[in-house]
Amino acid sequence: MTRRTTQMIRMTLAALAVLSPAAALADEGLTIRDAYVRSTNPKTAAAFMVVENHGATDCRLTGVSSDAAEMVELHTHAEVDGVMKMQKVEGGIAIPAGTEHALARGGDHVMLMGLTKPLAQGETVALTLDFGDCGTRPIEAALDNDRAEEGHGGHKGH
Ligand SMILES: [Cu+2]
Repeated sequence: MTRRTTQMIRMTLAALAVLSPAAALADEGLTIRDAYVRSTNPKTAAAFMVVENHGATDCRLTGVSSDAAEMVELHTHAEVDGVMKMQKVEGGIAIPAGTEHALARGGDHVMLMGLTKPLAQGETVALTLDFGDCGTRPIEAALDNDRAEEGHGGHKGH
């Protein structure tokens, strides 16, 4: 075998080694729990959940897709001139290895805009969470408008 051929085989193996861990990673580390949806009008809804990263790789929630709405965005709340406002999250939400991140009312959430049909209490919405290099996670979240807000001393809000 010529030296050049050997080198080409090495390069091919290296390329394969780069490709395959992504597929392996996609199934480990990330767990989504306590997912639910709130919808207080027929056109929009917000989804909340806790994302746990038990893996050794830092992950980032970069986007969410769903057939239930025309547009799905990652939102957060930020204080602007003393008023809490929703705004789009640019660049995704970091979930470092060994941590968990709560998407919760008054904070980060998945915003569903332009619902294809109004949601009824208990109805489930299928969402696909995109964690970039960490893979995607399909989840189902049920509409639960009666769910009490966690933390924050119980003040009401979206
Ligand atoms: Cu929002």
